[in-house]
Amino acid sequence: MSATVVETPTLESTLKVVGGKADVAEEYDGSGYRFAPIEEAQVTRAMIKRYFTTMYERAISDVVIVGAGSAGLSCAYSLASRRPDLKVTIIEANVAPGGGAWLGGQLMTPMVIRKPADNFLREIGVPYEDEGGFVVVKHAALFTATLLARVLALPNVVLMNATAVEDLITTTDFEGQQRVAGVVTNWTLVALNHDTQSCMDPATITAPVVVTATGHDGPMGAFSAKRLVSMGFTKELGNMRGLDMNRAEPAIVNRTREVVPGLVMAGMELAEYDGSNRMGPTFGGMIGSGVKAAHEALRILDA
Ligand code: AHZ
Repeated sequence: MSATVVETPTLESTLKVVGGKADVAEEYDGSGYRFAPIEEAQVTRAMIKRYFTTMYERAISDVVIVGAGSAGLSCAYSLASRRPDLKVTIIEANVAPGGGAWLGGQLMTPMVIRKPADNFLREIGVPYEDEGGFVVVKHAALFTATLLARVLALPNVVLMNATAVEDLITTTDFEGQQRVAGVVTNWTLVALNHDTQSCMDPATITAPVVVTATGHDGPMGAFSAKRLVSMGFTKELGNMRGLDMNRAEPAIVNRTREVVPGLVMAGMELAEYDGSNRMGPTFGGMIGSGVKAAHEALRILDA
């Protein structure tokens, strides 16, 4: 498939303000705005051929990241921007990627990020106000939209949203040790209907490293942590403890690790797995955990 990337026009090419008066390009003037004719099938085929070619190619990936919240996306950016040779595939159950990072606390818009995670904001180009030990981004969506845009602009990243990880693939290595070797996927609407329909089998993506960042417990959350228990890798969950910002954030970053061979865990899913505190609406720990998960993934790949 040819991938011709066309430069997008600047605002000036469509709307100019000259001497306080709008001066629109000719095609925006009155009824002169024309589209080239198109057939319905062209639209459908334009989507299908790209989507299924991507699915075909990414059936074997280098790293799968489960969950496109603040931890998963920070991991994706750190990993894929430093290693353009790696096929990084993000699977997100929701239609909208971003997890809980579209708002700060109690549905308020500003987002608090404790230092030293402000260095990540400078790296991706998000402005903030400095409050000393922490910084504030004027709207959480500015952070998440910018991070998403940076991640999706990387040619080695694929994001499959509205797609749920339903299970983990396991394999046995030469020493007889079980390891995680990929994920089992289904479109989320299918995954949500297994009890209303007869068997709807999934598809798979194999990868030497899976990073799981599915957040704390919820309808979909803490997915891998819970599955590790039901598969017998782990005896029981630690369960997320109460809110303690000062304990929680360093704990999540420091504990970000390969929890079982082939599976790196990041973000709030770790609080459920280990039994550590939550931090509430402060996101430095999520960024730090995502960046550390990227380091862990590279350590495994390069071993
Ligand atoms: O949709 C989920 C969300 O976008 C997605 N997800 C969950 N299960 C999945 C599955 N397959 C695919 N089986 C799945 N995707 O994972 C994403 C998790 O994002 P999140 O924002 O919920 O988690 P995070 O760990 O990146 O960030 C947590 C942010 C929190 S919670 C918290 C507190 O409660 O105190 N504090 C902070 C900063």
